[in-house]
Amino acid sequence: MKEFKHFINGQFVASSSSFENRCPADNKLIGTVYEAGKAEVDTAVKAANAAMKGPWGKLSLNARVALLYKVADRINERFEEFVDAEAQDTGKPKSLARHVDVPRGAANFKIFADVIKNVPTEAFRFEGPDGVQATNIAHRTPKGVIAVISPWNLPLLLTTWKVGPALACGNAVIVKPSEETPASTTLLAEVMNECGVPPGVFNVVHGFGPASTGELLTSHPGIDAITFTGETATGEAIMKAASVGLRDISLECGGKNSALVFADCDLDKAVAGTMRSVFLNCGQVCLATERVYVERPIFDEFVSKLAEAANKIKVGPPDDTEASMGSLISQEHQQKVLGYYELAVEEGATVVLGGGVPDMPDDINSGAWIEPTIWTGLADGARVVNEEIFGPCCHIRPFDNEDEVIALANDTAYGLGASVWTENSSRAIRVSEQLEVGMVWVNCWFLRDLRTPFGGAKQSGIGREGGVHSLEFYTELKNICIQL
Ligand code: NAD
Ligand code: 6OD
Repeated sequence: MKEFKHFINGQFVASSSSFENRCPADNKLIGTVYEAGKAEVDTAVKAANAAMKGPWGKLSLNARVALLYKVADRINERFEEFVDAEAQDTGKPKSLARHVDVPRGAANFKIFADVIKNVPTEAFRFEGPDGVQATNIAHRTPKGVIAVISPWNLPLLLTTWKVGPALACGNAVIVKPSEETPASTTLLAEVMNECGVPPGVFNVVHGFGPASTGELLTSHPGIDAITFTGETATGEAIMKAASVGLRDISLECGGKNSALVFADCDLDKAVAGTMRSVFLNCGQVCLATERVYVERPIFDEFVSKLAEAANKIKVGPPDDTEASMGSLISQEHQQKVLGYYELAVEEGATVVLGGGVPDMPDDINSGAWIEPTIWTGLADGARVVNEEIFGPCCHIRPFDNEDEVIALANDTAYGLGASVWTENSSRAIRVSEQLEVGMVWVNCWFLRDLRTPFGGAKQSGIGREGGVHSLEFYTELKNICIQL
C-alpha cells in the first residue's frame, strides 16, 4: 500500500488526517494520501519564503537552467514509473500517458529553461524637451512564492506546465495536486531531491480544495501569486481569496469547445481530428470538443463516419494495449456524466451512439466506465449543449453558412478553444479571427507549441501562459531609469 506524503522543505512528511486513493479503473485501493492542515501549509509557505532568501534566490540563471534540464532528464529516466503513477491515479491507458502526459512533463522544464535564457527585455533611450537624457532598462525578478493548484485530468502535464516556468523564473512553488491524483507530483518531489533542487524551492501539500488544503494555501498571506487550472466555479473562489493582499492570479478554467466542420474540409481528416478532440483522455481535456457544427451538405456523412469510428473505440484498463479509452476519473464523475446522458434524452436528443455504461469484465466492473456517446437533434438552448460535461461525448448540429456557425460557436459563456475544419485558408483565418476563444486549431487540435499563448477568453480563464507569456506572470517586471 502506498503512502502519499507532503513534501516540505526537502522532506517527506505525514500529517494527522488522511484519505484513500483508489484507481478509478477497478476501484482498488492504491494507498493513503495525507491531508495538509494549517500547520503543514504554514510550514511549506515558510520554507518556500526562506528558500527565496537562501541560495536559490542567488543562483545564477545558467545554474538554474542546468538544474531544470537535469529534472527533465530524470523524469525521462524514471519515465515508466511516472506512466504507472499517472495511469493508476486516472485510469487512462498507459499508451496515452506515454505519448502525452509524461513526455510533456519533461518538456515543460526544458522549454521554459530555454525561454528564460532567450527572451530579451526592453530598453528605451529617452530625450526630454529640456535636453535631459536617460536610458531605461527593464529587468525581471521572480515574483516570489507561487501556489500551483492543479486538476486531475492531466496531472503531471498541467502541474509541470506551471512549475517549469515558475522555477525557471527563480520562484519557489507550493503545489496542491488534485486529491484524485497525488502520485505523479509526489514522484516529481523525489526527482527534485535527486537532482539537488534546494530544500523549500519545490513543495507539495496534499488535500482537498474547499475548507481544506487548497483554501488554506490560496488564502495564506505568504503566497505571492496563484496559478490555477480547474473548474470556473473554483476559479471564482480562488480569485476571491487572491483579492486579499492583491495577489496576482492566472486562471485556466473550463470550456464548452466547438468544432466547425465546413463542407470544403478534408472529411477523413476532420473525422479523425474530431475523434481525438472528443474522446482523448475519455473526453476529460479542458480543450475537448463537446459541440460539433457541421455544414449541412456533409452532415449525414460526417455523423455516420464519426459514429462508425467511435464505435470501434476499445474501452479498457491502463494495461490493455488495445484500449484507446480508459475510465473516467471517479465514480462520482461517472455519475455526473451519466446524469448528462440521461438529461440529453430528456431534452430530446437522438442518441447516435452510446449513452450508458459499458459491460466490463467482473474484476474491473466497479470501475468508472462510460460509453463514448454522440447525440444529434438537441435545441441550441439545451443544457447538454451549454454546460461543460467533461466526458467522452458530443452533440452534432448542422449549419448553413459561416455567419450562422460563428454565432452558434460564440453563443456560450466559455471561451477556451475551437477547431475549424476547412481546406479554404481564407475562410480558416476569417472564421478563426471571429471566434471568441483563446485558441483556435485549424485542421488539427491540441497541437502544442509551448512558445504560444495558452488560455481562455470569457469564463474560461484569466491571463495567458506559454513562452514569454509565462514569464509575464512568473516575474515582476521592473524599469530602471538611468539619467545620463
Ligand atoms: P476543480 O476546480 O474541482 O479542482 C481543481 C483543483 O482546485 C483541485 O486541486 C482542487 O482540490 C482545488 N480546489 C477546489 N476548490 C478549491 C478552493 N476553494 N480553493 C483552493 N483550491 C480548490 O477541477 P477538477 O475537477 O480537478 O478539473 C476539471 C476542471 O478543470 C474542468 O472544468 C476542466 O475544464 C478544467 N480544466 C481546465 C484547463 C485549462 O487549461 N483551461 C485544463 C484542465 C482542466
Ligand atoms: O498543453 C497545455 O499546455 C495545456 N495547458 C493543456 C491543457 C489541457 C486541459 O485539459
